[in-house]
Amino acid sequence: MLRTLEGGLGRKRQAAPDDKLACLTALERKVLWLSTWMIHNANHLRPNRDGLKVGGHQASSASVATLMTALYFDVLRPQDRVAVKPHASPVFHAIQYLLGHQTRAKLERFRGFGGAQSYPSRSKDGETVDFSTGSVGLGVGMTLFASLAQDYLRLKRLVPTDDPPGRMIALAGDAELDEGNIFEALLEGWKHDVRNLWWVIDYNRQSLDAVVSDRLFGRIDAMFEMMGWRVVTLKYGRLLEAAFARPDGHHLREWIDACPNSLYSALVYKGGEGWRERLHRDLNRYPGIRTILDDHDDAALQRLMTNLAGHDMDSVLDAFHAVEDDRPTCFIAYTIKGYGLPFAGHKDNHAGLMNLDQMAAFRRNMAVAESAEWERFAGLDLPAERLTEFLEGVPLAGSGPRRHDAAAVAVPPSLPVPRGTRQSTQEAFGRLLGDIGASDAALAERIVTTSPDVTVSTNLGPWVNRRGIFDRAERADTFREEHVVSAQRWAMSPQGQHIELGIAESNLFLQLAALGLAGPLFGTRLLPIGTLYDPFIKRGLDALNYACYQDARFILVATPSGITLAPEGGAHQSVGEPLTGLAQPELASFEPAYADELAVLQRWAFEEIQREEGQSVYFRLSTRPIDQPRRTIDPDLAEAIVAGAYWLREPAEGAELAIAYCGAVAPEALDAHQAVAEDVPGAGLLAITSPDRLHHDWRAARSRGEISVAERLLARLRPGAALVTVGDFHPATLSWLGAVAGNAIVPLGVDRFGQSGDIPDLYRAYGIDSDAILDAAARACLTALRQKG
Ligand SMILES: Cc1ncc(C[n+]2csc(CCOP(=O)(O)OP(=O)(O)O)c2C)c(N)n1
Ligand SMILES: [Mg+2]
Repeated sequence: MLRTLEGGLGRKRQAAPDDKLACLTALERKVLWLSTWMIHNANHLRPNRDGLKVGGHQASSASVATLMTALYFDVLRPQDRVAVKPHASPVFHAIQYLLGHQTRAKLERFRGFGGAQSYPSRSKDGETVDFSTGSVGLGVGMTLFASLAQDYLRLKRLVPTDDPPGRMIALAGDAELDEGNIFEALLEGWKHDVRNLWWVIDYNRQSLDAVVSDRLFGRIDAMFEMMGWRVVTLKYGRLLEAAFARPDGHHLREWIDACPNSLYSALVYKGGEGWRERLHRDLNRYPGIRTILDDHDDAALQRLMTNLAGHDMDSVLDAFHAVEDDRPTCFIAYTIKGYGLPFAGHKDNHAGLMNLDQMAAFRRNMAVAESAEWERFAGLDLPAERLTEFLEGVPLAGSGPRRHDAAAVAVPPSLPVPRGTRQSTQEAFGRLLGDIGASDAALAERIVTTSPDVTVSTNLGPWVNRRGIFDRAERADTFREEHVVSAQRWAMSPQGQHIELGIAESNLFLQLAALGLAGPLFGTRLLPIGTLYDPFIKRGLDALNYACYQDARFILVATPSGITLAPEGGAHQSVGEPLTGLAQPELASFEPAYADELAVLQRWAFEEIQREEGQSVYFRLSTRPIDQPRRTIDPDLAEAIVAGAYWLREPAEGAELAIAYCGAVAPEALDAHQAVAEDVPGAGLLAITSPDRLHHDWRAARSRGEISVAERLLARLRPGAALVTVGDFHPATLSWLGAVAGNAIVPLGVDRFGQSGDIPDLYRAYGIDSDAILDAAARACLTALRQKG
């Protein structure tokens, strides 16, 4: 069932010096106590105002206390970065507290407002958290892409390379391996020859609901090995190894090796008596085993039988310190969920909390006096001075800030408008980026693009032709060398500035998250741009949310979009993504119609993603070529484009009607506006570049008691005037505009999808063509009249 510890490493064990081991063992005990107490305090001792369970995971925390103690107090170097499994948040906070990087007040408010967070959070817990976790699997995948980002910077010498690279480390729950994104990431990592990556798996063989299947065993290590990883299995601790070495001891090893996960867990829960009864039954014929049983009282037998290597400090330290190269390494550390707590091993322990009596017993066991619960060294059998001294010497303790302040990248005052009297926003994007790629602007050096196998079809081609594809090794463009004509150069090198990914949108967002944190993580800013088809945002939505939650900064270009991709459409049509853009915190979304708008917005985005209080930016672009306005954009108009809307055709003061459009439906809106002008003179045509920014500003301005952009624009109309909104997206994206100034609104848009056709047919079928707009205008005017009368 396992390979031994040495099996994966081919290196002899070295005992950790006694003093260090004693300190780490004492701190491990303290970490277990503090994490458990923190949760207990939050659930039982703080006033509960709403009757809701507070929760926290005592069992998940106990499972990983040894591994994390070893890492944080001994193994980690300042440049290493860690993603901690979400449910070990209390352990993480306890460790930071002992290191002097977390306050007692925050621990006392664990899971309370402003307190230590339920799940480690970069943005809410601050400095100490390298990667947020919470949605299982994503933090693990994130470390892989962070390692790629580090390679990208180091191979280009964009960061100092005198110090060794940081190791990107995930402390993963074993059930996290059920998440598909893990496998997507593994495959991508293999393709990119990823290095400096450790995944430490807390192999407690339990997930949330139950004990995991035995059949899984043997698959995990094979899978990692297939991807070129080293696998180090930590199964048995020193006590068990010593027992196995006794006469007949190998029978005990064989028995445990063959023991189903569920039975092992149940016996852990039952304790010494349970083990004794079972081992008597199964192994009584071996005199050596009988002696082992006789030599152990119930407590000692429980200690022996639960002595898995993931709880054996010496074994854990050995395993970590034995890895000295940069090969990705997976540590499979056998542990017990709830180790050392009364519900250890119980299959229902995931959300289990110790009750008051159990806590009282645990406190006695830990020798912590009442009112000394938060004391850093209470109940430990080493003097406080010795532990203080030890903690001061921990590599992470005195190291500088974990987050770098990276210098800003200069953005030119304007970007040239892509030429062309008729073009799509997608074409404009390709030209804009191609032009930047051809320039020697500082900006161009820091842009890095990435795409999940849609580089060419999202129009990143011109940029890639200029800047090349990133790879650790130089790889020739074979088609070019063979003189086969192709518009696309595909040579790879460490200088390349495009990271080509396989088709896995979740990987795209994790890669953007990692590149978008290059500044704080590694000290040099990158300006990442990721492209994908708009509908496939949904495929990676949780990873996108994850990237935004960490405040990673990137530009997302989603194209083609909507039903406007028409004949190519059908299942590829996107409907609800603008609502995602509207609702996603830390992401400003835009849907420009014209190339000159995009040039303004693209420039703004490069600044916005670098602003302290800025955010990431999402552009929803289209493949539909449309006639471009002949105009120059003055600063006022540029400001309005960024703010989200401007009058393309000014309404007369007190006008009775306006049509508000967004994105690729501009030609239909223009046609309808022209037609309606005969009946409703002075009707306005509002160009909306960002429903998201308008909406955000509307609410923010209201709360400040100011007049919002949308209110100011709509104030040109007669109060209660008719308003038609239209876009190639769900009508709810703009229907809220009716509430801004009380207009009689008819929101048009798409609320069904899935049919191919050309634009005239589809716009008619889904009700966003000029006739539909005219019809809506008539209805809105009628309503407005009725309300007026
Ligand atoms: C994406 C996602 N789905 C579901 C959950 C709910 N959930 C929280 S923990 C957990 C099981 C975790 O098991 P494991 O990773 O083995 O952690 P441990 O046993 O160490 O608690 C689940 C399903 C989640 N946090 N994220
Ligand atoms: Mg588990």
